Amino acid sequence: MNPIFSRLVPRRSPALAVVVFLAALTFARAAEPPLKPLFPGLKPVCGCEDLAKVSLPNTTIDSATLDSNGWCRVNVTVTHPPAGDRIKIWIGLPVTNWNGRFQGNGGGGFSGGGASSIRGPVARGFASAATDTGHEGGSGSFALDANGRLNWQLIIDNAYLGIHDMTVAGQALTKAFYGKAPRYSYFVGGSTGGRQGLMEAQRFPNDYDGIVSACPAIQFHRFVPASLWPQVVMNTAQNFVPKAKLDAATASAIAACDTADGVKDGVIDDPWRCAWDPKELVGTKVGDSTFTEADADVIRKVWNGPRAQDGSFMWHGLERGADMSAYAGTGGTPLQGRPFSISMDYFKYFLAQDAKWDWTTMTPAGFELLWKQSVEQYGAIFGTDDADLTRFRDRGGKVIIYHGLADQLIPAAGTVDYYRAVQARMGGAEKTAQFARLFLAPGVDHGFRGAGATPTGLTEAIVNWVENGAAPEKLLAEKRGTNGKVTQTRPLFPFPDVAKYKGEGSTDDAANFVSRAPEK
Ligand SMILES: [Ca+2]
Repeated sequence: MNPIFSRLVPRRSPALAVVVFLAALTFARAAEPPLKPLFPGLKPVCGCEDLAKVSLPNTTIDSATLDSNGWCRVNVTVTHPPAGDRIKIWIGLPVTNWNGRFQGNGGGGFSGGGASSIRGPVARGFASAATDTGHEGGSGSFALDANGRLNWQLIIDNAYLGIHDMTVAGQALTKAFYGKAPRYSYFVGGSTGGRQGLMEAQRFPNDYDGIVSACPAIQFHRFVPASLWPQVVMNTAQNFVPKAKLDAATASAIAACDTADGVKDGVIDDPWRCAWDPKELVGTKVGDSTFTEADADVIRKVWNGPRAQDGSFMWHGLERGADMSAYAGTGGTPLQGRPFSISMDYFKYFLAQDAKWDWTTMTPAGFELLWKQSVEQYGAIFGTDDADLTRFRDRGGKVIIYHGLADQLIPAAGTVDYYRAVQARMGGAEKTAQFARLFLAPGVDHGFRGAGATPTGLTEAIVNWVENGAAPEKLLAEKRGTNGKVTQTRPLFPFPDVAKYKGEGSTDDAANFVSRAPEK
């Protein structure tokens, strides 16, 4: 397993480890044909070891050596005096066949990123970099210093500064090695990496020409605390709902809403139009237990998302069709809540500032208070919801955002909110589509797995848009069987348009679907 993602393994949820790992795998699997070299025949102007002598502000070159692949590997540490922070950066430079481009890579959860993520891009000819954003591993404990106080430097390093530092160092060393700056720079990431990409567009618009942002962890200060809501609901009701009942409700919702899009394929294309209510399961047997009205109430609240004491909206819940067992995890005998580890870390270290904080003492009112603290204290730092992308657009930046509609960790509704805010701020849908497009993928989860088809060709799409001015009119999504063979293709169209079955031909062939505006 990829070492960085293995550090993200939540303490008590093996299923989630698989999900996070699959996310890494999907990005690695996005192996696409090599890109046309922009400076054919160009050779490095110095030896790899010579890069150890490059001088950059507040930056130490820890090592510069050729690795077993013949790639020049440079390890760098950046700090921000007078703080004593240490941002580790891993840079890979192909000695031959550099394609003339730079690729920055994102992380996952609280992990800023990992050295292994540069392998794929370097193999495809990119100069590439990744960073730990100032702390090791996937725990949120870095937010507190040894005295239990908030470590603001490490928090902002993780929230936005580390990726910028990585980009500055990576591009500078690329230029030192080849004697030419990268002609184009791209950022690719999912989840936290998706958030990091959008943060670059918002705060450091000169860093990248093209950004691919998958299932972005934007609205971090809202959706992360919101992900503990199902546990608060179950704890308050003292009704911990077993996974079998959650899965029964998901299966029933899918069965009820599947065909609304015209194709019976186990996928709800538009979960926001699915209003199936779990009361319909009350009284039925699930395993050796009976589904109760109290169970229906919990599931309804998981789908609705957190509401304040006065009933007002706080945040989106999970979409119908998304696996509920990460947010509403349970275990033990008798059944107890098993909260999502990233959410728990955030409450402990960022909000309660107490590593021993006991979530089971929290009432819905207490949840609302901590939620409001989160919005107040971290919105400007972690929110990544600034809709003003003027500077990024004006220098020619392009961004592709995509999100699975059965995402069980980050509800896609938050990404839709952000994209709509960008449309409103940037002059409407048409003007926004000239530089920023959103693609929603029905039936796939946070790792882009599930009953639906997985978007492909993202690197090709962003490069084509940035370098050839060809905006992506659609993405091709693929589903593969266990033998790796493609069993289904579907088109994905830019939001808000959806893929509609023509009514004839195989529903497994993208050619039989057309772009349609969504039904009102
Ligand atoms: Ca369907």
